[in-house]
Amino acid sequence: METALLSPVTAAYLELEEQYGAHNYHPLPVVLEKGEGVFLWDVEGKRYFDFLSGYSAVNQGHCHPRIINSLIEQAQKLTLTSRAFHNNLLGEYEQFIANYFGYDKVLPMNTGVEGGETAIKLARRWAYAKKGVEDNKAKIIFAQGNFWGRTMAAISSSTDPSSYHQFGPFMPGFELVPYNNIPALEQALQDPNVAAFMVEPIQGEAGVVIPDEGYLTKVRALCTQYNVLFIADEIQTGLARTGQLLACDHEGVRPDILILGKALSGGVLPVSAVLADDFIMMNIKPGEHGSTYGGNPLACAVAMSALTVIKEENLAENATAMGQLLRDELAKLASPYIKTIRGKGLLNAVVINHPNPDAAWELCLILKEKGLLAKPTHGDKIRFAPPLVITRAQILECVAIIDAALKDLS
Ligand code: IF1
Repeated sequence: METALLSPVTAAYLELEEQYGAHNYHPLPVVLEKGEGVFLWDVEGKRYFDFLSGYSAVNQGHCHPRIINSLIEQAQKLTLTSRAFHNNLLGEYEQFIANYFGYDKVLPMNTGVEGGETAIKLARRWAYAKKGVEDNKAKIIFAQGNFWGRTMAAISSSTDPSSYHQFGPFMPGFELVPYNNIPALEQALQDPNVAAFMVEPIQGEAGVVIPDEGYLTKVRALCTQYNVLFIADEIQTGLARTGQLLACDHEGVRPDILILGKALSGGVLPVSAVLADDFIMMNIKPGEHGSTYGGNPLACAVAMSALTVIKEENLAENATAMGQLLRDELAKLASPYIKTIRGKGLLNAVVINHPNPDAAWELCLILKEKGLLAKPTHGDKIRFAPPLVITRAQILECVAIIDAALKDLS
């Protein structure tokens, strides 16, 4: 068994999860107990650079003091009222985030996937109420390789069998087009029942797949031309990760519906948000959508701090500079085991080139031994996405670790 090589302390934690937790994950064998900025510490006191950042939820760095202070202060006052009553922070937060991103209104939810569900409900409702689509005929178009979560709707649009296999029957009214393919999208948009095209500006789960320059601009133009809503899933790409506040900002395009999550709380709580203008948002009436925790005052306080940190600490600018440095320095290693280095800002992936199909996993185990945590996906890809507060000296130290690990890979 894998735990045989681990220390007894770590092995005991793993065995507990193995026995009492569902086996729906295959984590790296490291048990973390503390985080600060770009660093994590395991239960044995070993320190690591975090190159995953909770899948980009921890853009502001672990346990950012300003965000944690907001959490503590608000937690001692009021945490949840439900939306049956008003709370004194909701309106302030709604104004703050609407102005921050330049939309009329926000609909607050909790997890990212709930944001996606909400966006789709808004789009379907708009199609019936405003576009004149016949009831129950609305279609949503997605891109192949999309990932937006684990609910029945999310897996109904998935092209990854590990997401959808043996979970059917699936949600009707969803269609797929190839990602980064404008003619295929234009073809799909001919159908007058199409309500929306929902897309990630860079596909995260698919392995940091960056579309051609101009793709988002053309998506925007086509959606306008065919009276279809452009929904941008910026749950992973947003909030400075790619070097702009939103990945859509690289092309200066404004989606009709913007979905945010993950770093909206700096990794502190599940907080998501759907932003849109009134012509979309005002079609949903009281009692037609919501959640127990959405818009709770603790989330409002934390999200305002998390968004403030992004601007005050110039995290987008740092992501641009540090991302460029990381890719340049990795390229200089000229390792035969690295096939591709790609990314934008600090959302990066390397594709491993090695005869051993488990080489990416092996490399991550070596990286862990050397003090850097990263996770492979789809067998041969490793995401390098540290918190956006990382410094130049730390990037260089991490590249030295990666260099040494590549040299140890046999
Ligand atoms: C898991 C990957 C990342 C997302 C986008 C919505 C959601 C996600 C673009 C849903 C979530 C996650 C969830 C996590 C693994 C993960 C992931 F490995 F699948 F590829 F981030 F890159 N839209 N992404 O990336 O947000 O409901 O989870 O809050 O284990 O499922 P959520």
